[in-house]
Amino acid sequence: MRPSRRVGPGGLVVAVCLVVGGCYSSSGREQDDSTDAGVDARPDDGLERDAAADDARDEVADDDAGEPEVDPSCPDRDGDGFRDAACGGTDCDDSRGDVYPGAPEVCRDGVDQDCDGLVDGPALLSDDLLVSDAGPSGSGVGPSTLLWTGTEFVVAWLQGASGSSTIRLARIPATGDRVEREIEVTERRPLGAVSLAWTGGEIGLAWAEWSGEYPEVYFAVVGAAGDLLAAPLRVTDDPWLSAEPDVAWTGDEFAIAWIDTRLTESACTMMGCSYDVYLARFDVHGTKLGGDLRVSERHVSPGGSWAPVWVAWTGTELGVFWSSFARLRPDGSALAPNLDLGYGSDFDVELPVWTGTEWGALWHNWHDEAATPEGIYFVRRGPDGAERGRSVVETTDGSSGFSLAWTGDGYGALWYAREEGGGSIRFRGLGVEGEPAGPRVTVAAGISPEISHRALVWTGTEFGVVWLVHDGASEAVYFNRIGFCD
Ligand SMILES: [Ca+2]
Ligand SMILES: [Ca+2]
Ligand SMILES: [Ca+2]
Ligand SMILES: [Ca+2]
Repeated sequence: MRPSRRVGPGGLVVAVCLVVGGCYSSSGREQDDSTDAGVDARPDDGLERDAAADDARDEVADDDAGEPEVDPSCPDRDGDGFRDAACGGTDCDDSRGDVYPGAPEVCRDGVDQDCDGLVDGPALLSDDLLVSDAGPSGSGVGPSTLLWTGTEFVVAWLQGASGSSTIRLARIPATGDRVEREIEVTERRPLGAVSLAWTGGEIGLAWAEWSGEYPEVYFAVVGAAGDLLAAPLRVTDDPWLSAEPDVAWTGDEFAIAWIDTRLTESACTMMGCSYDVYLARFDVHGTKLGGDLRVSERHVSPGGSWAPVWVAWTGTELGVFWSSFARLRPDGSALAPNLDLGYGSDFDVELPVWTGTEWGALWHNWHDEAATPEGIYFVRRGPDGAERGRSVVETTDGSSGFSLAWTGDGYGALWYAREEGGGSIRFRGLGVEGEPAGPRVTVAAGISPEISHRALVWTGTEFGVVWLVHDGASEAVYFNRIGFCD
């Protein structure tokens, strides 16, 4: 072999030759750019042995161009065809043959198989599944709600012309690739989102439905196969408005919280709304246990419209969230006075999940721009409701719906962000204190997608998500899964 000296762009280059290899330089360039003799110690053995594989000069000068290249100082120890990243290769782990650029990513194993720098980053797992093609725009497809039963997903939505829509349920297997069965639950006139709770064997459904001049709250229990186990029960029977029910399962009973104007005699028109938060209990057969219980200690007046109310079970007590927080015993009696969540507006409502030790919640700051930027916020609260910290998930100038799920070691957050020409539904993983974990995933974009507050569920290994699309001409419900497989 013939060592050479030449002056490159960086000045004098010192060349070194090794007996077993080729020539190397501090510039990392091949030393002989006119003949291969000085570069390849063993021409035509199928391997090149120059200093910088695939440098531009090499391609011109080397008559072995295109053959695999080996740099003895930068080996491919695991034989996966990629050299060690430590010396300029692209193999991020040269001790594992299953780790290399483009390798199949194994979900949630703590290893970055494909060397993209994301250790199990979030990603949509398949093509969107069309759950229901509802037909022409304005046909009244309502917000869709998602439930995980332990073995499959259940989607609930409203379908049909506004004022005469019906509640539909669809079962989707864990694989998420088809709709197993679609069921019509009621033929009456529901209003708003359907709330779902899983007992381990049955699904409890709560919804509001027009009954004369005002909506009333209804409840039904559906078997795992989707069959209605009893006729829907009218929960409320008072002369004024009852709406926006949310249902939770305690292990023994269902608890349903809703808003009610029986005390304020408010019609909740565009002129304003004043109401109270109520709760009622039901057994697994859908039989009402006791009467309606007033939860709020003062009337709630969010302004021109009502705000949602949420109920969740901690394992020992019920938590009810509106602009205040209530801790209730399993029988619905108060454990503590209502705690005002401190927003100064009854329109501000946090969507909570219980982690086993504390509450995590999402909040959309849409009006308090002087204090904080508009956007989606994550809020931590202790069992007593006291705030433990908050963080911004994303600043955005609009959100119609957001959803939160607990995984056991963090959260998934889903929200709508307004954008030029429409908007998008975005997902992000959060750590136990709400800190971002991994990049954002765009679930749907550019088609005015819509999500409900119960659109995201955790299965134990991945998330399921449902959303509604208005494309200007038609409305449809879609489903997909998000896994940590990027
Ligand atoms: Ca390798
Ligand atoms: Ca490797
Ligand atoms: Ca992995
Ligand atoms: Ca990766």
